[in-house]
Amino acid sequence: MISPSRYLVTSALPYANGPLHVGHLAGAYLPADAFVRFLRLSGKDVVYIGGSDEHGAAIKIKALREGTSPQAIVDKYHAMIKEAFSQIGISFDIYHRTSEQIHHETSQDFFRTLNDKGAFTELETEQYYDEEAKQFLADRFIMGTCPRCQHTEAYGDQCENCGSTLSPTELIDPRSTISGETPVLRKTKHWYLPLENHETWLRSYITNGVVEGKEHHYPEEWKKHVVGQCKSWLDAGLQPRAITRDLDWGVDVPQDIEGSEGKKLYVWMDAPIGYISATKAWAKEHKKDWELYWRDEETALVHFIGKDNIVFHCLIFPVILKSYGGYNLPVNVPANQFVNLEGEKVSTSKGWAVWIHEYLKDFPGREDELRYYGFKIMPELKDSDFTWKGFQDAINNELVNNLGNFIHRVLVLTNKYYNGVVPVFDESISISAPQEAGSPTWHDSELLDLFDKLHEYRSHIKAYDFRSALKSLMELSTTGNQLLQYNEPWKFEKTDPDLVKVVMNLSLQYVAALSVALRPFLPFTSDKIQEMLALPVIKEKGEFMDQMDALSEGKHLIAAGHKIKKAQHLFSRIDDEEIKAQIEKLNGGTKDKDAHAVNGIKEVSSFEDFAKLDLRTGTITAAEKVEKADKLLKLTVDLGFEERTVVSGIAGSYDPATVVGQDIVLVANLAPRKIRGVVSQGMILLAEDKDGKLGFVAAPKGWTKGDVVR
Ligand code: B3M
Ligand code: ZN
Repeated sequence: MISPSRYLVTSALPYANGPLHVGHLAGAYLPADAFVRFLRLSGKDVVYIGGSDEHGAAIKIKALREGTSPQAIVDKYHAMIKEAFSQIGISFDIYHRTSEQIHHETSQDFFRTLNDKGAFTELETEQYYDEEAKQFLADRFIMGTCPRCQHTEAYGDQCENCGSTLSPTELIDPRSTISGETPVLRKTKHWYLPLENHETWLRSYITNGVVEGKEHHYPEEWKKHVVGQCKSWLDAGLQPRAITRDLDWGVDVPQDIEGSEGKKLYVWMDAPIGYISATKAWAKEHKKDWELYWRDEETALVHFIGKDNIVFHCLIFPVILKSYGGYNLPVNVPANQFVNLEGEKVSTSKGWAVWIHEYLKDFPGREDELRYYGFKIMPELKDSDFTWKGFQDAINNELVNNLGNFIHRVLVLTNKYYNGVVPVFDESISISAPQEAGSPTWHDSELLDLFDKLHEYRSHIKAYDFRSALKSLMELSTTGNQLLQYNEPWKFEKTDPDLVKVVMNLSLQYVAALSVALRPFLPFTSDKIQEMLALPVIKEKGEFMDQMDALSEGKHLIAAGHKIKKAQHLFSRIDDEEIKAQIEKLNGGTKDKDAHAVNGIKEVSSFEDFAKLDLRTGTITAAEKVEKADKLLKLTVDLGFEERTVVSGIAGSYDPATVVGQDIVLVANLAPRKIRGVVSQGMILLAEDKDGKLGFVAAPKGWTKGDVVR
């Protein structure tokens, strides 16, 4: 499919269990939005699908934590997320939700069809059951110690500390997050997708783009890290994947199928089907044929996601689609990597995130500024870093000083010299172009140059390289600024008005070109420029193509004689105070009640849980560095009645010599853990300030060793 006649573009469906942050935005939404807006500007038929993922254990957990129902959680966050997307200008054709009836029906149809076709296997296995809560435990409801890194807060499916994928039975000391009890293994039956049977065609699909002799995509257009991740799954050997769960929240396994009682679809079975149900809902509303967008070979399916969703979109969902039959497979899955924040991993539970709804409140009217920075740091090939200082610099140096300044100057001067009328000029006059001072008349060469630059911009977008595309647009603005700088209209307006007319006319062509080409990135700015130029409102119906056609024929984008409006500033500087406030907010958390829930205190723990801990006073009697571990010290702690060896992460704050003699409080009944080869018999209590500085917690002077702390 060299040139598809239509596109179905999706962005990952965010879980409706928390607000959106900048990492989400730059990962799966901004690039998709730029892509679809560009396609629309190029006159393509495109439908852009979004929606909330409202199922899965994550929603249940959030509901338990907030003492409310899953329905209340998804209602709250769906509304919040939808609003944030709309305000920041993500131009979904529909923002749907997986709790809708049509989604339940569509997912159940998939399940039934695959079941009828024999695409599943059924397996009885032993799974953890919480006897107190009387329910089987989804992976996310089991926590324990990671067998790989000894992190004590690992989930049954994944350790967020070392990133390992786990299964619940691998956890050391598993516990139910519902009751806190140790779960027991019980038999249960589930449906599985036998991925291992699909390995051959999947490998060909991923590496050659060919399935059963038919070309689906050009593998060289896929990002290397996406192909790499898929290959490593394939090389490791695919395993059967359970696609049902013992849960009370989600899409029911169709009730007439034997053994369906109490079973729900696994969230990763129903969520990608959500793209299809959303398309159906959109098509119904707009009297279109949804099948064209999923089943017609002329349609290109593109999924924008974050890297943690690659396996689901590149392997599992294609297996589901192909097993059903008659569906297109994605032509590309341009997954992004992650955005860190001020050098650290984003953590929603610790409140280490920049929330979109809060940004919008703190920086009203500056939607495009966040979008701009989001594109600038887009983690296309590797993880990137959001810093508030970087944000400020990008806005002040690039948007204010470069782009905003260029456009403002052109409009101010046009109003001043020509009363806002685009000047007619003498085509035989040469001007100094920055690239080649004293070049021939601009009419041919400069407009073609503009054409070439826009062409380059377009090829970056086609290659899903949004950072470079934005950069080429900013270079256009730089060129525009140089054009003014070299020819100094303000100096020659009186002495050489004919030359100045040429310069101003050309500058206006640049501004007009930018108003359209910037749109995929900065839609609000695009509107403002169109308005100032008094050009028609952009409807994203082929305007970019029209421009390219005009330029290739040497036609102007804004005609001589056309009257523009007054100049207004597009951007304003972000001052140090605003940045300081954001950094403080990050470190301290706000007083805002809603933010507190995400910023501060961990989930409620029962008194019984607390009482299980045995805390004792003690003194450090020896300390040494742990080999090959910058942060760790191996300590000997005297409890009076016995000595303990404890590994503690304090080497960043303390030298071994300075801690000997220090009084401490030890968690004395913590299960021993092996850390870097040393068995640690307990944990020392430390206070950590907002900069990560550590200090010892100790009983008042005079307490003896081994006393109880409670
Ligand atoms: N809700 C996971 C995530 O937000 C999931 C994506 C679904 S896409 C079909 O990372
Ligand atoms: Zn781990």
